[in-house]
Amino acid sequence: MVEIPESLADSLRRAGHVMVLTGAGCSAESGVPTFREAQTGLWAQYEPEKLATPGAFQQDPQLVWEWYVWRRALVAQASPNPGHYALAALAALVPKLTLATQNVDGLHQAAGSREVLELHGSISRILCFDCGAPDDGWRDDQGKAPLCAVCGGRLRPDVVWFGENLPRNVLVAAGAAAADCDLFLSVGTSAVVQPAASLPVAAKESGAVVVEINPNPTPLTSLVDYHLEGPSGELLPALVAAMRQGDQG
Ligand code: BJW
Ligand code: ZN
Repeated sequence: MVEIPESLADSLRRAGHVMVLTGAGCSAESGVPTFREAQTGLWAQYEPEKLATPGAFQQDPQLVWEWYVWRRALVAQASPNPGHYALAALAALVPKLTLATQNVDGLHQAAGSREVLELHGSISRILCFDCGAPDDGWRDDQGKAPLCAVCGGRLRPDVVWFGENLPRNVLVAAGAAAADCDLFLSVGTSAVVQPAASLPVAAKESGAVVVEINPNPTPLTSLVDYHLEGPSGELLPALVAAMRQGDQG
């Protein structure tokens, strides 16, 4: 049984606006590997910084495409875990909840979360690397990177690579929520990739209570009000249960 500090449950009950930022750790218990931990397959051979860049795609589009075909198959088999469901439930328990995710797997939406701010895009969409035209869906073409119907350029996943800007409207909405929220939850992220990593810092500077859920310490840990050490699939349901318990009695 996980212990949630009563002072934290109380802060959650009193919060008018809760913001949540999730990272790959939130989907780890759904079988989607994280980026910066020991991995199998292509993940073990290449660091994300080496594959998730426009330069890597230009240099070896086939390798990068195969990485995404493989990951897309993993994600297609995955289901939301209790952490995703707890966040969907939390939205109904607080006056306002903003959920921003760095994940591209769509598992929050599958769990019932609405209006998710996808900071790094979605692996389920593809568009043209050259002209930006959206394409109507994945055609794995036996693993060969398919070409754009408009200009003949190479199609790529609609995700944000290193050196690329995040979708402007999504980033603006996330920044505004971080400045406005009363309580910020950073869940399952190593808190090293910018600008997402700045969101909890901005929330703290604006006076929010900042909570981190992660089995491991991160560069954010020294700044937070609460570090809940453990897997989000256990700790998020426990947090929501602790909040509800106080409501009932
Ligand atoms: C569990 C768990 C369980 C395990 N429960 N937890 C300022 C300073 C320095 C550099 C920069 C800067 N501003 C911008 C940059 C450059 C760069 C950057 O941040 N570099 C740093 C790495 C140094 N950022 C960018 O380029 C961004 N663009 C940008 O800022 O444009 C403007 C600009 C450009 C250049 C210069 C200046 C300005 C774009 C970043 C795009 C990141 N893209 C990726 C790939 C997305 C597509 C895809 O999925 O393929 O996003 S990389 C990868 O990292 C992915 C993730 O979303 C992201 C974050 O990773 P995350 O989610 O934190 O995962 P992990 O694996 O790192 O951590 C998992 C955590 O879970 C761990 O802590 C575990 O302990 C934990 N965990 N099991 C809970 N059960
Ligand atoms: Zn094109």
